[in-house]
Amino acid sequence: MYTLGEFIIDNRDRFLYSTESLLRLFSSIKLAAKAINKEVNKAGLTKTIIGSSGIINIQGEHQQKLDNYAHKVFIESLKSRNVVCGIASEEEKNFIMIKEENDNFSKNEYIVLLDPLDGSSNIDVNVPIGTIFSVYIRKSSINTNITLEDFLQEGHKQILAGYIIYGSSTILVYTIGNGVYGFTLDPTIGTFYLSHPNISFPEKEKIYSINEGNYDRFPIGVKHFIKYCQENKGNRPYTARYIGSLVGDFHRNMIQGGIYIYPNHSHSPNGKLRLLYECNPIAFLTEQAGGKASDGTKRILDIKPSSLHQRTPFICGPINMVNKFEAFMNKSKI
Ligand code: AHM
Ligand code: MG
Repeated sequence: MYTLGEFIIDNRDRFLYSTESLLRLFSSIKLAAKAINKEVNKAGLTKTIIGSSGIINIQGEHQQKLDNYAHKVFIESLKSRNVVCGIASEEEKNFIMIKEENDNFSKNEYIVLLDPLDGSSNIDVNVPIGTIFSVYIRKSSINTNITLEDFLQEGHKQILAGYIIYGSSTILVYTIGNGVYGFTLDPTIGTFYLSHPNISFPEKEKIYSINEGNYDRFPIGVKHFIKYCQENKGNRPYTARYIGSLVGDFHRNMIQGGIYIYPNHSHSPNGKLRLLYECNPIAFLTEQAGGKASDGTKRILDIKPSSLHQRTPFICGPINMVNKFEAFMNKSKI
C-alpha cells in the first residue's frame, strides 16, 4: 500500500520545485479534505451543516453551509502550513493575501485557487460533490505584496492541479504535469493510498454529459452535437450521464471515456463554470490524462484571464470527441 506522502517523495524528481514545499502544501490539502469528508458523511444527521447559510455569494448563488465550512477549513489549513502567499476562492470576492507573523506580506511562492465545495446543489441529496484546487508560482517578487496579476495567469502555467471527490469513497486526484494519479482515503486510519496510478481516458468513447434541460437555449452547433451523440450509428448512441457535479461527472468520464459539456446558452452567455476555479484545473488534468479541453473553439489553458470570477463555456474529454464537438461548432458558424 503506497501512501500519498511516500509517492510524492519517491517521485520528487518529477517536480521542478521544492519537495518540502509540495509536501507541506499536500499536508494542508489532505487535512482540509479529511475534515470536509467527515462533515459530508454526517450531513444528513446534522442541521448545522445542510441547507443554505442565508448568504448570497459573489457568484449570485445561495451559499450552502457546507460551502462556507469548506472555504474556511481550506483557508485555515493552507495558512497554517506557511507555504502559500495568496489564496482565491470561488466563495470570496477578492483574493486573500497571506501575511507572516512579523511582516506585512508573505515570502512564500505559491498562489492557490480553490472551489472549496463544487456541486453544492447536491449536498442535501447524497450525490457526489468535490473540492477543486489549482496552484501557480507567483509572478510578483517575494519581497513585495502579491497583486491580482499573480492570480490572473494562463492555465498552462499551473504547477499542480487536482480535486477531491466525496463520493462512495473519497478520492484525491492530482497532476503536477506528469500524468494523473488518484489516492483513495481509508477513513478508518485517515490515510490516502494510491488506488488509480496513471489515469488516462480509455480508447472507447462511451458517454456524453450535458444538462439537456437547457436544450432550447443552446447554440445550434451544440444541438447538432447532441443529435450526433444520440445517432444510432457505429459506436453510437453514446450513453447520457449527468450528475450536475463537475468533479463527479469528470471523474467518471475520465475513467470510462466520455465528454463533459457546459456550453454558453441564451440565459448564460459566457457559460456557467468559472475559468480559474473549475475549468483550468480540470483542463490541466484532462490534458495530462490524454484528453482535450476547449471553450468550443480554443484551448482552455491558453485563455488569458481578465478577472478572478470569469466564466467560460467548457468542454473536456477524449480528443476525438472534443474535436468532433468543435467541428460542429465551426460548421454552425459558416
Ligand atoms: P457550483 O460551483 O455553484 O457548485 O456550480 C458548479 C456546478 C458544477 O459542478 C456542475 O457541473 C454545474 O454546476 C451544474 O450546473 P447545472 O445545474 O446548471 O447543470
Ligand atoms: Mg463550483
